[in-house]
Amino acid sequence: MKIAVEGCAHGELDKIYETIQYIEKKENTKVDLLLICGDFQAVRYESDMKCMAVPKKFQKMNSFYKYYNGEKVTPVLTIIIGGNHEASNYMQELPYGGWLAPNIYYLGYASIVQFGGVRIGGLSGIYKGQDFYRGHYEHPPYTEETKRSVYHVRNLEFFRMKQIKRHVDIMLSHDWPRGIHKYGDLRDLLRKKKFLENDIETNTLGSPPAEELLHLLQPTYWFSAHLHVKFSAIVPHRTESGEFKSKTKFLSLDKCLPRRDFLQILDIPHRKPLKLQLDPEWLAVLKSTNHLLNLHRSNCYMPGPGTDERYDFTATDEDIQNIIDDFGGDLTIPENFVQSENVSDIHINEQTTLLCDMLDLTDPNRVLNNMDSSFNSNSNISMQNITDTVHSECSSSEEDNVHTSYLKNVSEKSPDPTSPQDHIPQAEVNNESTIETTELLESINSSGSSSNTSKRSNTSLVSPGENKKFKRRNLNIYYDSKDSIS
Ligand SMILES: [Mn+2]
Repeated sequence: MKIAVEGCAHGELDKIYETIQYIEKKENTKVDLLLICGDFQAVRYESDMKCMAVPKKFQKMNSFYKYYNGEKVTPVLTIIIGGNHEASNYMQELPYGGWLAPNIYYLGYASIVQFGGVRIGGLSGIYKGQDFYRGHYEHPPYTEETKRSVYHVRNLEFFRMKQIKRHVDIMLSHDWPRGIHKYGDLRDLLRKKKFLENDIETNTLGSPPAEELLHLLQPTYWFSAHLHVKFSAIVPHRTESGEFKSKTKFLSLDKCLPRRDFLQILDIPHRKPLKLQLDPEWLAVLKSTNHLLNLHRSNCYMPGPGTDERYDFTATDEDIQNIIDDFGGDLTIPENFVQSENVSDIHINEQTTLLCDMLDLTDPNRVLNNMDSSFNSNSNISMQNITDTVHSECSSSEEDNVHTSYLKNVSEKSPDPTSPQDHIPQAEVNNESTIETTELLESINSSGSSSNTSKRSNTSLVSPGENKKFKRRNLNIYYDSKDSIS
């Protein structure tokens, strides 16, 4: 399948989709999935701009709202993470991920999903040491302080991601994994961004948790954004005896501006029909670590060796099978996006409610929404009691109903499982090994001549209604033929 990768979006969805359609026409190809590495700016209403930490001159509606209210149709399935310029009030409705608009899926604070069986994980926000150990205490309406701290990465999501033991194909983070500059053309980077010199010298450029995850998870690809510059790198992974084992191909892209490297197309073999699904290993970890959720400003440390508390939440095959069984054998994400009214307070999103009911998770929004003086405990344990109470009050009393409704949703919306598109040619499935690349730029070359192109299964992800004529004159300013978009 063809995956388009975008750096920071900054609300420019129209331009990004037009560019993808331009490339599709020029290369006579079809993009199956778009990944956006943060600064998405899901602004639905003018009031959302107040929740976004951006200077006044950048507070614009841009184009997301058109896809939100149905004025426009997303031409390609889009998966995003959050960055440091977000309508955080809206993102917070979906802490465990969900649809921001039809066909636009947000990964939440952190999560893993599968598309065509390819495992795609993400860590939203940016790293700031002073907030790393805090709980997710922020909520709308924000103060000037919480408007900024709300998007800082927390140790809970880092801890959860560290429990993942099965291979992840693609990881997304908004800021770069710390130290990644050592694995690419540093001289070229400094020529473009001289001001990074000091941070590079002191090894303070990038996110330490993302760095640790890169070396631990060893995904095939890692995509980032944030620094508004194109930079690629290859990180080798070795066995304990020092033998070469595998590598991670890193790519960071620019923001969406004329003549900038903001988009790349990759060809990645898929293993299953092109459907978006939840990842059972991630769900198992999410479920088993729900008690570690902290919604206080105070620091909270994750369990580790030396105490009686459980600290290894590795999912066993049985745990994973139990999750699959709980979902009736089908983890396809239902198309359950619902537009909501313009609210300034905490809003309970039904997508989060459904997922929480399925997995027995706490919806932080329900807790924060009902918070009064009796909930002012600093201890994790009493917080858990509160959340349990809130949870059982709000969730359906009959678990079976919840399960049925999820499955009903899935079976109504997902494509017919026996349709021809499900039968991926075996050659394509086995193509994974052919993605052997020594140069990242080689591997991200979307010349359109790949053998996969003709065999790509054609799912209904593209809306048939979207036949907008692309404007070549406008598009040309976003597309430089010298660049390696093609
Ligand atoms: Mn950013």
